[in-house]
Amino acid sequence: MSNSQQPWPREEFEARLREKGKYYHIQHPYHVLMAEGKLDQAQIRGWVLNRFYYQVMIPRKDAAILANCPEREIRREWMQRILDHEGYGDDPGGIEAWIQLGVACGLSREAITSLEHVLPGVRFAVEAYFNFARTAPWQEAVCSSLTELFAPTIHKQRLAGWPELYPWIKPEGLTYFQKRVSQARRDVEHGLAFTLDYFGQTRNLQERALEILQFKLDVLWTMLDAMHLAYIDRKPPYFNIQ
Ligand code: AHQ
Repeated sequence: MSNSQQPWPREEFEARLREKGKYYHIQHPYHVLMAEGKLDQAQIRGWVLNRFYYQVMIPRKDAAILANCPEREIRREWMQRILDHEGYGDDPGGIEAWIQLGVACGLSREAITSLEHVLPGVRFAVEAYFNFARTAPWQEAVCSSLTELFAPTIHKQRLAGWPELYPWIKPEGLTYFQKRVSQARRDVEHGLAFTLDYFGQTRNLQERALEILQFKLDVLWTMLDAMHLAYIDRKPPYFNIQ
């Protein structure tokens, strides 16, 4: 019975969380093809259109965490994430920056914001994450954001590769990735410290944190599975129905 076991030392717990990075969606075939410059314009646009649903749901996910969290100090930290995405004052925010990415890829604002191109599999994965954040204990929802431990690498990979690999994308579209490199780092500093403290109390809680991180890795991987089937295998939902 794992609850009779001692918790792992803090460094080992952190190492086990970071080890989950091998399942991060940077390894997904869709992202590998993207990083190799092998996606065509429709496959890049499809990714931008579908990921927009993830982006607009992030601040609503974070608002659900705020609503569930009774600790003011945590809420004061967590509010920043909502502002980062929704924008505030003269900062238009990350959601607007993602729309600019879509426009830089030749998409209309309407095509992006209408959400009419979002694949069922992407919608279900994103909503699984949103509903988790609304219904799980707020501490678990905090832990689930820790896939961002691995996010700076993927943003930097896009910033380094896209100008050469996808010269048809206007460079101003990359602003979103630029902003996320530092925002993800700051998010993770807070989220990781909290997770190591709260879930580090018992071995059961530590194992639960790993389970939660795997759930979120599954969300990100599944979104790309749906996109791979639709845009690379060219088998979108009901492709075979006359
Ligand atoms: O742009 C991303 C973002 O704002 C967030 C918030 C965070 C969360 O709260 O779950 N996760 C996340 C991620 C963003 N971009 C993804 C990408 O590949 O561009 C990575 C993703 C994540 O790692 O969870």
